Amino acid sequence: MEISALQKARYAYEPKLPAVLTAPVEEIAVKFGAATESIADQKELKALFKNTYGKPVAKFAAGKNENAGKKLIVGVILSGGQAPGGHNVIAGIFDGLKKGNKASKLLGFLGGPSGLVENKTVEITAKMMNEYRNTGGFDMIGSGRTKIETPEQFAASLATAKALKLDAVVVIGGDDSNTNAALLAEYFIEQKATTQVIGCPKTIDGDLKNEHIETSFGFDTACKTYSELIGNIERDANSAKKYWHFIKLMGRSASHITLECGLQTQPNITLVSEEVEAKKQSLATIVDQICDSVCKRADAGLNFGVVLIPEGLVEFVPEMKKLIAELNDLMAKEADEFAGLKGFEAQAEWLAKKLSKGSAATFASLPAEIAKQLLMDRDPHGNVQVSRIETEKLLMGMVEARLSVLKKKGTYKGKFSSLGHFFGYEGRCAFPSNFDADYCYALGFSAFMLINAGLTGYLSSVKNLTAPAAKWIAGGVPLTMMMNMEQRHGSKKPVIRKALVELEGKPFKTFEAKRAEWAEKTCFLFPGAIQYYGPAEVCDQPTKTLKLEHNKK
Ligand code: FBP
Repeated sequence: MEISALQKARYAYEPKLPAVLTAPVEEIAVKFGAATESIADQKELKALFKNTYGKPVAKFAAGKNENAGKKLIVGVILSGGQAPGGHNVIAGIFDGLKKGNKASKLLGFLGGPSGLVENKTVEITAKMMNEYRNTGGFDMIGSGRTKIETPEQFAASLATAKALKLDAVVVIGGDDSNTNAALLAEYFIEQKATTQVIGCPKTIDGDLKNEHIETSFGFDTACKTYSELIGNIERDANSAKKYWHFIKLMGRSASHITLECGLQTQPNITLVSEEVEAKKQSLATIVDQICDSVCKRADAGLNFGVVLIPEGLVEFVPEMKKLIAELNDLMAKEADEFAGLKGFEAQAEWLAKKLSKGSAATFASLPAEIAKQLLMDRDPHGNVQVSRIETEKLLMGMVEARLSVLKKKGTYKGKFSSLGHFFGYEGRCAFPSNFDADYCYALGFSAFMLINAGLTGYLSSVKNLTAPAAKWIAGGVPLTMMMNMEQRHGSKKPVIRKALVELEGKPFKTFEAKRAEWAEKTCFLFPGAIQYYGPAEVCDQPTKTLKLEHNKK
């Protein structure tokens, strides 16, 4: 296969590791902290995870490693949406395994978790690995969204683990996939199997984080890619001076991506779903907020601007949240009847009778295209596929309608022409930034060390990320520590809690202090493309979110 000049150059990039992990494996010891508790619902979780609950946090430090040199067979799974750096996690595991014992083997499960259930693997060789180092995408072994939930799927996973004589499985995934990893770890112990299960925190959405997981990998590169594109659009808007650009950004629930891109590019409006929910803002209130900026800028002769919209927004607007919850319920509980309805009109008629009065009115008020998008299939974890709902178009239409009312009243005298964009898939497979390349490699190596230490039910963790890589702290966090019980498909289930944008946190507060000025004036920032070679202050910077969370400028 032909490769680009950048790809060739990236093969040669040597990811940085925390200093402690550069020592010979025999000289890396694991140190344990105190026993842990889950973030909530301790009693229920203790009962559900009898063997893996409450384990201590692990940290690697210089010392004697009694387990060094073990020959290991490990399987790795890429789970869920693509995120830049996945291949480097695999490289970290691979290099760790080979450093520990040349005879150790790494198998890649093909197509995500279904590869484990169906025993579909490929052995990762040095030659194969070298063709994917520091590259984006998950194409090395593929990914998938299969949820391992039925007793048959658990039994099939165990059968695969036994057939392949697996010492461990590494699940590279987000909150849902790592919840699955925790369940699998517990199940294997219950079944007296020795296969360990280790997770790695992946998701461009940035919502798998807590005191031990400072960020999920892929967030850095995805935000930098989107910010480059937003900056380019801002410059175009400022050149042509004739369009308002409405840009929807990925991030299924949390608005971390939108907030980070807002901080990086300073557009006129940055919507944050968590604020919309906290302030119980309706769609009409959000539209008024955008119109206020459009009117003020029009008064100053600025008939252009940029609006950033998190893709999960619709699920946080109270009236839409209620509607979606009712739809999810109806579509699950009366699935056969719903599937039998032919066409959108029949569905709308049926829903008008089944939905509560308020939700029926909200549904009827939506443009048909948006209403249809709300009825599309849910993903295997029961989530609405928000990436397929054109919220940017919904808001463009509503803003235009509101502005024509204001025009008639004489309060708006400008010209409004809008363009919609959706940036999501553009950023998920970019070449990982140096930060993600290093972070992922360290996460993979640390996952190997957790396996080497005989641990199971842990998430690989690398901390102190605003410091140079040599000072990063590697270890592992028990998965149960991040869990609570949540209502899913009509019953309470153990899940890893998603980290939403904190309205009292420094990133949001920094944005909040500036947004009035950004809404009125043109304060655009143009970050440009990710740089891989050059000065550290350009190439090796973490996200603004991470820096602000660590009180760094
Ligand atoms: P993960 O949570 O699996 O990392 O995926 C996140 C995401 O990229 C969301 O931002 C987006 O809504 C979704 O995946 C899109 O899913 P799909 O790839 O199935 O279209």
